[in-house]
Amino acid sequence: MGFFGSGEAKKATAAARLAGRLPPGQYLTEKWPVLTYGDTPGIPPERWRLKVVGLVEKELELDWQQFRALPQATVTADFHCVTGWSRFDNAWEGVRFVNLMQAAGLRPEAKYVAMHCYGGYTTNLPLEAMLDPDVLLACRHGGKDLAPEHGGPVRLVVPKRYAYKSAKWLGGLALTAEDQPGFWEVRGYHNEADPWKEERYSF
Ligand SMILES: Nc1nc2c(c(=O)[nH]1)N[C@H]1C(S)=C(S)[C@@H](COP(=O)(O)O)O[C@H]1N2
Ligand SMILES: [Mo]
Repeated sequence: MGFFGSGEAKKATAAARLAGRLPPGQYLTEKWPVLTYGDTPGIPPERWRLKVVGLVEKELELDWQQFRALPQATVTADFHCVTGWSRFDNAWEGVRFVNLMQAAGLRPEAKYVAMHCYGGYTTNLPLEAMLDPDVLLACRHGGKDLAPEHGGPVRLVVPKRYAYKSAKWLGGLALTAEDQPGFWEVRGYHNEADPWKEERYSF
């Protein structure tokens, strides 16, 4: 048996909980499970585009070169899936959402962000949550290019929310005045998704 489910994993989970680092109801894994609804859309970097639309001064459409030319940042963060697993110390590299918004220019009416993915997945957050400097459009993980099944070329990472907010194969960001609940949010997952408040379901 591997680390996952072993006595060692249980000890590590208990220690992390004691250290106050594991949100309630979560357990620790060292592996990195793939959690996707449906198939992995194969998006080679040369075909990938990122659109920023809606309540911005200047709508953007970036290709891979333009994205990589933006200031790059590193965020090391824990990752919590609503199904129960948490993975600590993920070293992400990419572009901070807040820096991308500096390029687009936010309009004062913008209050929410709708995330659109290749493959059709969507999710949503208040703009305020997205402007946290730890929110990253990540293209690398653990010193390597992000694997296709984990959202490569580019995924969103929102460390302070359950991972269903961390949209893989990100292709579009829409700045809106009204909230637009995403794929899981309309199917009963919590709209806010704070793991420390155990906001798993909306019912
Ligand atoms: N496009 C897309 N993004 C997605 C998902 C998905 O199904 N499609 N699943 C979400 C969920 S529920 C989780 S837990 C994380 C899982 O990321 P991972 O597969 O890299 O572990 O991706 C999130 N982002
Ligand atoms: Mo998840």
